[in-house]
Amino acid sequence: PSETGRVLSIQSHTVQGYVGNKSAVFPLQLLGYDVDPINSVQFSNHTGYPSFRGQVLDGEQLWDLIEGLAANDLLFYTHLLTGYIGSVSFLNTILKVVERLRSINPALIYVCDPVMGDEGKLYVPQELVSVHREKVVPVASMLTPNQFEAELLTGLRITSEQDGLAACNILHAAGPPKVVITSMQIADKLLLIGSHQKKKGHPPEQFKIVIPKIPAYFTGTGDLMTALLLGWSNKYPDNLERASEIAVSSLQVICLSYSTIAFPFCFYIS
Ligand code: PLP
Ligand code: PXL
Repeated sequence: PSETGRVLSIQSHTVQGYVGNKSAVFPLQLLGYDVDPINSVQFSNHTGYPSFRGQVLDGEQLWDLIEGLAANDLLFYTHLLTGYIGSVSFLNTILKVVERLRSINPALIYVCDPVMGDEGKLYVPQELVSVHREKVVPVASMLTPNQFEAELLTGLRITSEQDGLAACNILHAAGPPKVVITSMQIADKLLLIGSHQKKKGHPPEQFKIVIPKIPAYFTGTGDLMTALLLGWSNKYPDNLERASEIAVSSLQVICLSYSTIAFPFCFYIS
């Protein structure tokens, strides 16, 4: 059917547990997309555990896979999805991938979760911040930072809903027509803020969703959220608010069911 797309998803793989491609590929397939995963790392488990083992794909190995696809005319994608990226060289190769995919499909939608940290803590090398800000943001079609990442990308300190909306405006000016700040902690409330600038230079349509808090700590929710936002915003291209509402409600159902049955999807802490 015409509503489906072909997604190249460059993210982590963990043998056990659901982060990166493990939380993005299956949900997108359920939504009807063809999804081709490239595993940027293959680890035994996510890095929140006391230890992990495994392999890291470098930029040249990523490019090798792209060349392999190109050699067989398999590089037509409607969407590129990226999440956690651990090194500047890998991120620079992602930028080459964006350019290559756009040369084949100029309408390619690049959905970028600029994973850098959370709650004031950076968990990627400092040099990645400026590459995200200066090179990645300008080529993204949809950006899904959290509160801390939106601060790093804009230089704004975000302590209110108004600050969040202002950050979206700065990000629109730098590139992406769609911005979703997927989680903001404002005075005891968990908020999602979305912003769609339908025409360059025009004021964006903005909205917020208050997210009911679930008293548990999850890993991989951000990855699932970005995948769901890709999936639903492609089905409702002119209604980011509707797409975000459906994405949040799907995420809530999954987090709720997993937290009550204590499935190994999550660390359950309270
Ligand atoms: N956890 C839940 C239950 C959520 O609803 C959301 C966002 O909608 C998040 C987490 C966001 O996670 P992250 O900060 O990793 O983007
Ligand atoms: O969810 C982000 C993420 C991605 N990739 C790896 C991770 C995590 C979070 O812990 O460990 C390998």
